[in-house]
Amino acid sequence: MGKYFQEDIETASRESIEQNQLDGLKDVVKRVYENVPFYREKMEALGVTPDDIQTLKDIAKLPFLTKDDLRDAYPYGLLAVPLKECVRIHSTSGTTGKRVVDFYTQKDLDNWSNGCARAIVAAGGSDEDVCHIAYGYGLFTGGSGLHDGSHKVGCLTVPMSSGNTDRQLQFMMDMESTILCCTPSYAAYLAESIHERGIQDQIKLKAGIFGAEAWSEEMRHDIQNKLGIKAYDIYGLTEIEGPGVAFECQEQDGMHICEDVVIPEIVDPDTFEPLPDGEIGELVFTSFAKEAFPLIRYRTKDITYITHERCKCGRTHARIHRLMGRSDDMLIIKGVNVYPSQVEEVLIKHGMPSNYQLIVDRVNNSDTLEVKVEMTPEMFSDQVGVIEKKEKEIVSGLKSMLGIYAKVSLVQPKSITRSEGKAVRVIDNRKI
Ligand code: DLL
Repeated sequence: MGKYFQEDIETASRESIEQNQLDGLKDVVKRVYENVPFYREKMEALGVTPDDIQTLKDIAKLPFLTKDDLRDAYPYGLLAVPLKECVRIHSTSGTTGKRVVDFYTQKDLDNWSNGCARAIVAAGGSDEDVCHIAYGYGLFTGGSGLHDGSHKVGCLTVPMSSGNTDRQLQFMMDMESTILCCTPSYAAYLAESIHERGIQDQIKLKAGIFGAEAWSEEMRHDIQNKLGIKAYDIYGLTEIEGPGVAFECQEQDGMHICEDVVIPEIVDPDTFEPLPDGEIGELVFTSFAKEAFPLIRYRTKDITYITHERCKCGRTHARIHRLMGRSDDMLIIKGVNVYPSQVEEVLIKHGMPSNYQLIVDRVNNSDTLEVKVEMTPEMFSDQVGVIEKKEKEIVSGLKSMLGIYAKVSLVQPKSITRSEGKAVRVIDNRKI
């Protein structure tokens, strides 16, 4: 296996990438206009027809799509092909509302697994590797996506799914797994568990492909050091296909977007005006190659910036910076914008393990923030005075990062409930 999974596509010239995107855009707009009344009505309301799409910039004439639109159209309202052409569905967890379902034809599955295969190869994977997949299988896209990608690369695929840490570690040792795919929070937990059991020398991992939730550069270093691996970021969302929409290469300097199947845009989250390279805004995707469930200008709510600068790895697809949070993840506490990732940065700088939770409340009409963070087993046996000192240091670190006071409580190791999928970082009691 070479450096790329699909070199001709991954290193295509900008002109050919954009020509393919323009052809794809014209095609998808025509398809949805003709086949999906929902899109046709939205376009008619703006007075736009497929003939108005002549250049890539014309994308700005098209209406945006939001998660609410997808929920309103649930389950079949946005389907662009007859149901009999669909071979699979996946779905979001629906923790913040009605579920959103994505549909795939066989070709859609094939494109999706190409993205995941590219991510595995970009992380140094080949048919020599044993790929341990500890993302959840089922409706969640993490397990199936990396699973199909791993098959394509020819790795020995270990379909663990999430949970049951003892069994995960046993297989990791027995099969001599070399690539670990799971959420970063679970990777951090596995790293702790490996150290607790003193089995570091029996773990043969060399790389990890971690995504599905926000994580910081500090957390990356922490996981890399504890597991002795290179940890790669992977991004995606159910609505577009799942993991592999964008992924990091060996440079670990932003995630290459699969521009042969999607058109990315960054827009100002308030005015929705398109933003240039380097400016932070909301990521918007048009999944023009999708047959069953193409989305036009889908607002992800994910915050990042984009660059088209050539990457040292030779890939020419544009890159997005590590995600900076979601516009709907942002907490407003005492009028100040707070992202959980900022808190994580401070905690890791102070040598704290990465299992933490933010508890937000309103007491006497004033917002309060408590940060609960687990101690390491060594800290737990420290004197009370030492723990109090640590708490005070973190309070002052948070004050200078966020500009507000947060109560800090160091709690017993393993006392914060761990979810098998994405970590639950925020409990906002103000909404109840
Ligand atoms: O989380 C797909 C996925 C699975 C991606 C495995 C990577 C690995 P959803 O459950 O639909 O799909 O959640 C999508 O998760 O809009 C982001 O807010 C967040 N997210 C995904 N990857 C990352 C990442 C999967 N690398 C939502 N960094 C997205 C930060 C991420 N946030």
